Amino acid sequence: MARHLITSAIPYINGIKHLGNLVGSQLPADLFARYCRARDHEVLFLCATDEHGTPAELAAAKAGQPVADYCAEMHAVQAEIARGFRLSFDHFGRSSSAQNRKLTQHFARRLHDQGLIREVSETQMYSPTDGRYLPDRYIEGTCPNCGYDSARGDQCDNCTKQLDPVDLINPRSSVSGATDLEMRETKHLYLCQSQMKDELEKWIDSKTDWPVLTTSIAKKWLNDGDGLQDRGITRDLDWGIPVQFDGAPWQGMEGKVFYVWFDAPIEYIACGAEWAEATGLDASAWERWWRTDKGAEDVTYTQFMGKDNVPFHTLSFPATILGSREPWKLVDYIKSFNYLNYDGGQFSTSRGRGVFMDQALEILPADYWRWWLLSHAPESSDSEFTWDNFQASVNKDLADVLGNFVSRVTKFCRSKFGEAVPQGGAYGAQEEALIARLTSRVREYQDHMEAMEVRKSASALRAIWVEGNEYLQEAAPWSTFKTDPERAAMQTRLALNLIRLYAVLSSPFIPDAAATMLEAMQTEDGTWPDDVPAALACLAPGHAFTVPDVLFSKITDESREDWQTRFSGIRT
Ligand code: B3M
Ligand code: ZN
Repeated sequence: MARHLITSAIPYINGIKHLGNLVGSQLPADLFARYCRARDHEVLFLCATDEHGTPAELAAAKAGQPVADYCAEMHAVQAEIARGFRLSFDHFGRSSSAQNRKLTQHFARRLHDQGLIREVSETQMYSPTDGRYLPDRYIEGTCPNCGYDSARGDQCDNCTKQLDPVDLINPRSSVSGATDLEMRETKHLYLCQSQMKDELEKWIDSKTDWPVLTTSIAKKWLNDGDGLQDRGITRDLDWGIPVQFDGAPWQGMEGKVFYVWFDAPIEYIACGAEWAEATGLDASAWERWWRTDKGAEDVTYTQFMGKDNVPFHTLSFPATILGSREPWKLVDYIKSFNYLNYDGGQFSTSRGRGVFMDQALEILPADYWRWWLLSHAPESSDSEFTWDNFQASVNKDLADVLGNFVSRVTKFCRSKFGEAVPQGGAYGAQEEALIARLTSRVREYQDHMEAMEVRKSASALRAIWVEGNEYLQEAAPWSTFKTDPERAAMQTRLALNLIRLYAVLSSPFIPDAAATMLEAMQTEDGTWPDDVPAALACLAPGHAFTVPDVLFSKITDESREDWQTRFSGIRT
């Protein structure tokens, strides 16, 4: 039994995420976690809310709430939506947890002890109009790298370059728009990433199996001259993890907190500690996932994220881990995603454009979204959500192919043989051929799932569903029944068993429908079909079943038009 540690990028606390965010990290991570569990691997699947930094501060101020209250509320909201989408986290933590505070301060001290932190006296932008130092995200200006005019002080959304606010051309306060920014002297801690360039490069070069998207971004920032500059890891903010803690190896850092991108990835580890505490386990329970000296040497660790998060996960966070010179588990595989666009433009949280996770669940159950998003995941390039495409996929794949199969088979059996699996005779050539095709298709599906090729996995699964329909069409038990009821019974027995097989194979994609199918087949046997003939003998003659309600309703043109209009504008 293999052991899989799986993390999804942790979503910012401010606001509800859109479907583009969902398909870029949490959803494919969930797909993989569910698949690994279905294959009987031991899985720890972690996610959390990213609660520190200026986004949280800004959003709380806008909501007129103390930032701690705001975060607590929004965490509960995000957790509820995650449950709605059936995201099967073993724990959904919070980067503001006591565990993360302790670990983040621990890493900072370790890095200092290894000579990887230096104090830098620097001038920083102060806004007299706003009466405060302006942290990176509160400053906007023109990107020195690509010329984009709304780059933020921490990163350019256009070219993904990590920035320092002082790099921006024509900086302005995003709080007030003030341009009368002045430089004032203050002291900050820097992580000496540049000292680790060779080590990081060697590590990245050893990852020959990583997606090109991941390694190309990593190499770009590693080798782009200033790609691996030392980076400030402290900020002048109230909300965050204090830099001046008991036993800190520095002085005079009161009023400063760690930079959100320093503590956010550490939350992956802290989330393990939160999970152990929440489950009543002791420290060894999470350390066996995270410490290679305490049992994690046989763990495979996979991270899922959108491409904009890749630099932090391939350079900054590994610098923290490696630089600590402690035996923490390093990531083994980084699966990254391009962007999902929305109906001719971009999804945008700040502009409220597109479908947000809460809205999606208001109009349709999770499985519809899961299927469309995963089968159109932006892997090799950006992809686009359109309502036409969504309607077509749902109606064809889910309703016509899978749903219809389940409905036809169960109803036919009920009408001719009653609500129990009929006996019938032995398989004929048609069945043997089907089994051979299914065997190779299941293998293909497994291979894609193991490689985390999300779209290819979806196509392989769809092909498995199609096999059932085509078999039913050819075998036509409703006609066979008239001349050879024994044979029709055998065909029906096989088809009913296919429903269970489909439930098991489909459960990582569409867990609710899969559960409904298993329930209708009145079995809890979710054994993976390693051996297709054995899997198709699982429900023995005489085994009772029920006809389920319609698995998937078709999306009407009227609904489609309705939703298209409803979501064409700006979320208010
Ligand atoms: N919160 C950005 C995002 O939600 C950031 C990810 C952190 S992963 C440690 O895309
Ligand atoms: Zn740029």
